[in-house]
Amino acid sequence: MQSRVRFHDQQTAEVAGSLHEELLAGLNATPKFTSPKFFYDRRGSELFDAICEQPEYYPTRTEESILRAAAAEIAEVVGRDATLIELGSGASRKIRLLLEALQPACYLGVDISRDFLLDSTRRLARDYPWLEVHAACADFSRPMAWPQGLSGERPVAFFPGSSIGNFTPEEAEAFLAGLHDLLPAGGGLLIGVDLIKEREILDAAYNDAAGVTAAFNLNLLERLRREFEAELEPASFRHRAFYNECDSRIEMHLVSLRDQAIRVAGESVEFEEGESLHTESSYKYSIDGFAELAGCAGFARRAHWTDRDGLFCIQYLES
Ligand code: AVJ
Repeated sequence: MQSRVRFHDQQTAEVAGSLHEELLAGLNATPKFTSPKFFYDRRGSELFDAICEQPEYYPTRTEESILRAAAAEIAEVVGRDATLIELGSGASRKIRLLLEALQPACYLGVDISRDFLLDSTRRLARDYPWLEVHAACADFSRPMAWPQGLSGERPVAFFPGSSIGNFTPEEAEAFLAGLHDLLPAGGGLLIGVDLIKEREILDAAYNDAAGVTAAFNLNLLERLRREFEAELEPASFRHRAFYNECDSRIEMHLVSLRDQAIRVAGESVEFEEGESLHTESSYKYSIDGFAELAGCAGFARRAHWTDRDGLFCIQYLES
């Protein structure tokens, strides 16, 4: 069967090469860090999906319940003639609620995980025969442009899951400003934002009892072996995640269980026992604090929706 998905490959060899450099720069920094985007090979995307099913991980089901309850209202505010662009589309489940409410003519899914993106956009094309489906494999943490050939005049971006939380507030503002430039007046951004809350709920969400988040974090090391010629033993690191209240962020780390030297892409990197590799930050916001940040990037908040417990919110920001 011929696929109806129009695929735009924006992940060039040059970008792939600079991924190696980016990785090594972080491993050689003090303290050591890697960008969260390195989590998302196919296995990492699958593990992230499994995280979303864990009872402790409230963001996914809460955002879905907000979307379900507010779908008709969101359709009113966003309008029904948008070209819907999903950033970090992953398994693209939440988008179904929006597609059904908005019935847009055209959809573009953007993700860094190529095979995963293709599978999920193919499923959308199959399930919504009336929809023009595009897929762009791209790293949207870098400057990007919408691919050619999207029908429709009014792009509306959907950035769910609080992925914005992976940026520092300064980076988030710069990212939003870049997005603002890609969304002409009349366009907008529908964005999911995880909210500041009690530490216990946050800590549990990133330390699920089944160990899926730990597996997700440790998969980074497996991926380094698979794709970045790493020589290391994943079992010589442990998962650590905690809420840093001062900075309103969850931090995820991989902590070395011993003094050791690992090799990555031909270079040696030394760890002391207890030294950590900071693999992710996930910033939490207040509803108005986030709107203010988006305001600095040029957006005006038109509407927002939250759940009864105030765990998560979705905001519609006009360009
Ligand atoms: C995809 C960035 C929203 O920060 O909650 C989940 C990723 N990391 N568990 C998050 C994640 C560990 C997730 N985001």
